[in-house]
Amino acid sequence: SKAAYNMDWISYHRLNNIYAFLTYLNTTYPKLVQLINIGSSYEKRPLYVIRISNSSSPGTRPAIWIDGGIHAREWISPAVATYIIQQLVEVPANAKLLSNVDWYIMPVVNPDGYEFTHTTNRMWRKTRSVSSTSSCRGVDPNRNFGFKWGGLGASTNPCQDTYRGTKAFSEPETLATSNFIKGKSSQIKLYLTLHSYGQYALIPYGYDVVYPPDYNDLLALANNAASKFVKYTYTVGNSADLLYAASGGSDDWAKSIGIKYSYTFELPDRGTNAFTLPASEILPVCQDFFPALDVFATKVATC
Ligand code: ING
Ligand code: ZN
Repeated sequence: SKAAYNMDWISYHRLNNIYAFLTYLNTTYPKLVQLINIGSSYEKRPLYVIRISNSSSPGTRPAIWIDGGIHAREWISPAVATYIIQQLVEVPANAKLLSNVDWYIMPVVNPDGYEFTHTTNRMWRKTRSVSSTSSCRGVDPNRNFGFKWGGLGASTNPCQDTYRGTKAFSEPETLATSNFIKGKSSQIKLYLTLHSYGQYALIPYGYDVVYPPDYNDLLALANNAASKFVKYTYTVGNSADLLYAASGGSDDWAKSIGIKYSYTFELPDRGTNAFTLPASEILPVCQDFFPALDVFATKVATC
C-alpha cells in the first residue's frame, strides 16, 4: 500500500515536501509526535523541530538531538534525518528506541540554503543572509556557533564558503537552533549533527587539536556505534586531527554547554560523488546508519 505522504528515500526532496511530511506525522500521530516551530530563517521559512516521545510526560526523560541540513548542498543529511524520523514514528519494531529516550530531530537547519541548491546553485553551502559590506551572500552556519567563534578555519571574507558571520549566532538559523537546544540542555544527553561527505564520526573539539577530558568516553561510544555500519565504514576520531581545525562548529558548542556526547557525522560517500551522491544510494545509506542509533539510545538511557 502507498504511504499517505509524498516522501520516500529513493529521491531527494524539496523543502515543502519535507515539511508536509512532518506536518502529516504530527497530525497522524499526535500522541507520539510534536512539531515545534522554533523560529524563522533569514528568508522567513519556518524552522521545525520534531519531538518523538512515547512518554506520559514528554520532555522529562533523557533525550537525543539530531540535526541535518546545516550545510545546504549536503543533501544526504536531511534525507537520513527524515528517514530516522519515519523509522522511529512508523515502524513498530523500532519502538524499543523510544522506551527510555525522547528524540528531537531538526532535518533542515538551513532551509534557505537548501532551497537555493534546488533552484539556483547545487553547490551552495551557506545561509542566504545579505551582508552589509559585500555583495556576497551567506554565512557558514558551522562557523557561526558561539564557542571559540572566529578562530581557526573560519573566514572573515563574506565571499568565502567558510565565512564566520559578523558575530556568533548572527544567523537566525543558528540562533534559533542554539536557543532551543540550550532550553533543553538538561534533558539532551547526546548531540548528533549530520553532514557529508567523507564517512567520519568526528569527536570535539574542532576549533583546534584539543581533546576534551572525557574524550575516551566519546571515542568508545562512537566506535561502538560505528561497529554497526556494514556497507559504509566510518573513520572515528577528533575532527581537527582527522580533517582540519574549524572554529564555531555546532558540535563544539553543544559540548561546551555540557552535552557530554557530541558528534559530527560525515555521511557517505568518500568523494567519488561527494555532495552529489546519487539518489540510488539514499536508502542504502539510511539503512546502514539507522542501527547505530540503538547504541546511542542505550547509552543515553542510563546517563
Ligand atoms: N564538514 C565539516 C565542516 O564544517 C567539521 C567538518 C565539522 C570540521 C566540525 C570541524 C568541526 O567543515 C563538512 N562537510 O561540512
Ligand atoms: Zn557540512
